[in-house]
Amino acid sequence: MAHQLPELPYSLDALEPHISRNTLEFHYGKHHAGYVTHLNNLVAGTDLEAKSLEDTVLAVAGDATKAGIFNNAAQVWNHSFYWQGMKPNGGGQPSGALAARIDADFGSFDAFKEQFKAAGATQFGSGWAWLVLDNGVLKITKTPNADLPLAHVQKALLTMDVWEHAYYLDYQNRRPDYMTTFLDKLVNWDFVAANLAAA
Ligand code: MN3
Repeated sequence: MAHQLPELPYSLDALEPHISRNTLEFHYGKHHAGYVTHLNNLVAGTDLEAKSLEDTVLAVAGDATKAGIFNNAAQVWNHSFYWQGMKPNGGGQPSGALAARIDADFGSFDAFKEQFKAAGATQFGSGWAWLVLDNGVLKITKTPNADLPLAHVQKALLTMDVWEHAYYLDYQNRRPDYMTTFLDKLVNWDFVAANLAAA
């Protein structure tokens, strides 16, 4: 069955004023949708056609001859995950087991925030900042372009898209302002906690 563009978990204007309807119309409606269309075109008629999205990513990761399939499949996964990691009236601080793990593995929530923003700020060009579970330890990573934790035997807990298309309409070149807003106003910590609990 062909890959589908998942529904956004909120309306296109739900993240305003932090992320505008205009941004989501392009980012979800054009970019994310485009990756789905390209992926379906690339796998049509091949032995990848029947595979799940994650199995497709794993089947072609590291194969330079299938980079187009990897990039589009990974970008479909990354964006579906990114949308879920935000919500209206998000941000603030995590609680419970997740908060305890963040304190244990980063020292404090403030230290986590600094490291997460530093990962996004130092990702040169397009890519993603991540909170991952790596061998039982919380870590912050960054990946270029479409690359993702699944290809590195890590479990993703949260991601922040730092491709310019994620913020340019609302923040222009001010990536640090977008990142601060993402953490303070948008993160869905319930989603992150659920990912950790399921790991
Ligand atoms: Mn994007």
